Amino acid sequence: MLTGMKKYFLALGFFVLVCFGIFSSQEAKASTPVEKWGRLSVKGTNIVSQSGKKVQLKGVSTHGIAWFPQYINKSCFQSFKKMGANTIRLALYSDPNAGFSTSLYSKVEEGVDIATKLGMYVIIDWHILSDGNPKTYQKEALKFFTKFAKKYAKQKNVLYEICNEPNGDVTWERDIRPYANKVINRIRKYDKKNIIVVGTPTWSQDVDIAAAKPLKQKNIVYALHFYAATHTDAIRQKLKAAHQMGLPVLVTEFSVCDASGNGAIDKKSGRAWQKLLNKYKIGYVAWNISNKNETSALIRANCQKTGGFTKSNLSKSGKFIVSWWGK
Ligand code: IDC
Repeated sequence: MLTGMKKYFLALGFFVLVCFGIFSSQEAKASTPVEKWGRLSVKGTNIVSQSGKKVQLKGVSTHGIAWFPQYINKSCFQSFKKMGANTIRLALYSDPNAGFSTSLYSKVEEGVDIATKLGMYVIIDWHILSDGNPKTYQKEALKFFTKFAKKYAKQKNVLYEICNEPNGDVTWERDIRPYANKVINRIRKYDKKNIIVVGTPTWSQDVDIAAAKPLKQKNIVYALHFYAATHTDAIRQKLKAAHQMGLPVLVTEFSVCDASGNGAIDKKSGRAWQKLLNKYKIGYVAWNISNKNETSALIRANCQKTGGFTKSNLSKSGKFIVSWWGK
């Protein structure tokens, strides 16, 4: 005969098992990345799902949306999703000489809407580049992130990347950190939770410098960008150092060619990066969705389609990178 106590524990055990079963079958059945992982947050060196599991974001970045807006469409994003991508990055260059205009805000919104309908994560990227210091267009950045943080605070699938690649006469301490504090505080006025990605010095390579004095806010990750033919062991060492110091890192942009976005593919360095990122469970987003005649373009130069891509439409770098996603 079971005592009352034993019955109670048996019933409790059964209940826990059933809950666990329902929960894990929901994860297994989930048809989209966002259904599966929910709202992301940062825990230690990792991005984690709503239930605390480590999540590796994998996806593709648009080219500058001023130049290649035609690829912001459902059929395009869906074809990358079918190949295994869970994330889209929308790159809006912040320098007017590189196409910035507030008239492109609607393109950003279109991109976020499509990614949301597909259950993908989406990174809104304030793409500083020729304007090397994020302070150059700080006022505009604050307006930009005010608008989108208000709009997307309730969505689970949005990440904000506040300065693509600081470069030139820019330091972490004097320029990037104060800029980041201002923009993060502004975003957090409206959006308390979604992850914010902060660029690091030297075209987002010096994650070790950021690791020495990270920001104090929650749910922040730091950008590391690499172009495998140019950025090899020395930059991988920086990642190792930053990781050991406990810095959460996300590769929001990379390719396997050289830093110009062109030139030969370095598969050996590419594989070394892939191995290291997988070891740390760090996500990686590939530059760029276009058919521009440059190595980093993921679509073949002779492919005129703007969606419905299959692997045969991908460029050499596209095929190599998509094979990392394991589908
Ligand atoms: C490159 C594009 C190229 C464009 C150039 C200038 O591939 O077509 O002409 O920008 O706008 C980065 C930047 C990214 C660069 C890329 C390759 O974030 O905007 O794109 N790159 O140079 N950092 C390192 C490399």
